Amino acid sequence: MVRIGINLLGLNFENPLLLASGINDKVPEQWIRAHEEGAGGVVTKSIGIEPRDGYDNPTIVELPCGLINAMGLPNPGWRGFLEMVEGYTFDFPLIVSIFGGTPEEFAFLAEKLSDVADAFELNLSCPHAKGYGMEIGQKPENVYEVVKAVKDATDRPVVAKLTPNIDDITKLGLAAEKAGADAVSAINTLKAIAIDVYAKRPVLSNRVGGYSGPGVKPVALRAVYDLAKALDIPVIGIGGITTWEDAVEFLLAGASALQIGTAVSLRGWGVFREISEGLRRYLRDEGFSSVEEIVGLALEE
Ligand code: RRO
Repeated sequence: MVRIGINLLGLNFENPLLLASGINDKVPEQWIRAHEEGAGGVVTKSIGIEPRDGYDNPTIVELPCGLINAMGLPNPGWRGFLEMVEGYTFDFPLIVSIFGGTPEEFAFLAEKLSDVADAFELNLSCPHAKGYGMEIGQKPENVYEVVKAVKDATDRPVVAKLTPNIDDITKLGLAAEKAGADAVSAINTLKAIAIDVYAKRPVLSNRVGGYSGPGVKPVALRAVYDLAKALDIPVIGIGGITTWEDAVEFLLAGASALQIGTAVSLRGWGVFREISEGLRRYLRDEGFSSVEEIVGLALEE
């Protein structure tokens, strides 16, 4: 018998595959759909203090090996978020992603949303938002201050989502761990650009955006590997996971759970079931009885 359910952050997930914060998770219907299609949990689109419309179109450009997006943090603000989830109950863990410009803003959001969040993911890593994301999260001392402020503001578990746009991501992970984070997640998107050769200007209205999908997978895998080696807290792997083999690679590299975003856009909601079934078969065929047994096996020297 193979068990693919996991316990992480004190929460039970039916399997280690979560819908990533990104471009398919703005409303409860999408979270419920993800779970119906086989996701073990959901991370929401990042929520801030004030509502934001996001950037003008085009906000996404498709490339041969992934997407570049600059959505621009569209969200209904914390009040709108509370209105949006009113009346819903979710039979899967709901991790609410939050973003702010200061530790105080992050802490404020965590306090306001604690009743509806099973855990928080802190967006310290959006690659193209003025005053937010990686503009804050590239500095270990800022990561420390934000995590600490949120830990003081809520009893909910806290996950710090880290940027790969830095020389050594473990510096950020160690700062998050020192501040009391319950886990880190990596990676957010790689800062990137695409140019329209006929318009002779960048394709996206924001010009620069974040690259995700199969093209970033090896970079993400290396980040997870480095973090898992350096940290004692769990690492949640994100970045181009599209097949069950990708999922197994991330688990072997030390990820305790996985997030999937771009694959939903490129391949459809069926990726969750495809990957969890492949993972179950792999564990059975290789003689394992749980996901936990393979986490970090590739770290051994
Ligand atoms: O909304 C976005 O444009 C966005 C965010 Br918040 C993020 O964290 N990462 C990304 O690639 N896009």
